Amino acid sequence: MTKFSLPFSRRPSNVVVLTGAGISQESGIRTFRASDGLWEDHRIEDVATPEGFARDPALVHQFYNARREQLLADTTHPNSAHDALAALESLVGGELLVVTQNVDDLHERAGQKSLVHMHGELLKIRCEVTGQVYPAPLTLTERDTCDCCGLRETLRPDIVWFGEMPMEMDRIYQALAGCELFISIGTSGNVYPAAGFCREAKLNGAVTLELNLEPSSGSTDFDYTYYGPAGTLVPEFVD
Ligand code: BV8
Repeated sequence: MTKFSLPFSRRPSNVVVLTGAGISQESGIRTFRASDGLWEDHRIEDVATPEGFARDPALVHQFYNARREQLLADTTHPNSAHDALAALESLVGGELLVVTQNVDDLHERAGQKSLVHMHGELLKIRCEVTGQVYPAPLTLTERDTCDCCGLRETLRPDIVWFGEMPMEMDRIYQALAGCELFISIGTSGNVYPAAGFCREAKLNGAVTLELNLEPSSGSTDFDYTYYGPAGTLVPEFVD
């Protein structure tokens, strides 16, 4: 961490790290808002809202089935940024909590233990009747029947769509209230409430650091900013 000349004379004790699609980009997972991004092929309203799912479930299942297939491909692995973040967990003095907006499982595969998927998980599905969560099949369709209620068209991706409440918000705000260092990695800072976490941490006295390929929408909120590929920057930060 010394390379980034942060104002700590010792290892910070409590750290919160927010990650976005950029940390998985070097693993071959598409981001959302780049020129070749996921939103280039689909309107957000059609594939990432409850209204879009109600209107055309087959399209939404197709969108998530394609992403699930890519995530489970033999060629998709955690990259050095995921690995460095997992290693950082045992280096900080107190708790390191990774709050990811990503729905892939690359943090888990890299060994991250203290982790919150605030926008849900691609490898899980949920019954809309009972809320029961199951491991996702490779492909889910509206014809699949749910084990818990035996009905069709009740299963959906266990994903937080626009207009839906992100997961574990109490735990996240509690961690932001007590952290000494807040790091944002690989997010464009366009989606709330995640885009407000830097200010929240700063209000509570944390030092804030942005590691990204380019300035995010909230880059001026940060005390320190470094730009470059996460696969290079994050291992340098952890060393
Ligand atoms: C909520 C689903 C409240 C998962 C996603 C009107 C009505 C309702 C809500 C709103 C509204 N107006 C505004 C809102 C709030 C809304 C919002 O923020 N809208 C935006 C568009 C303005 N937010 C919500 O709706 C949230 N819920 O507010 O609930 C509430 C309160 C009470 C009761 C009920 C509700 C829910 C937000 C979650 C939406 N779901 N996706 C999926 O399909 O994956 S969001 C989607 O964007 C993904 O989750 C993604 O993670 C997230 C953020 O994108 P990024 O990760 O930042 O990705 P992006 O491509 O944008 O950027 C990548 C960055 O990486 C870039 O900066 C790039 O430079 C960098 N990069 C690229 N390569 C690299 C790199 N960096 C380093 N190294 C590299 N190699």
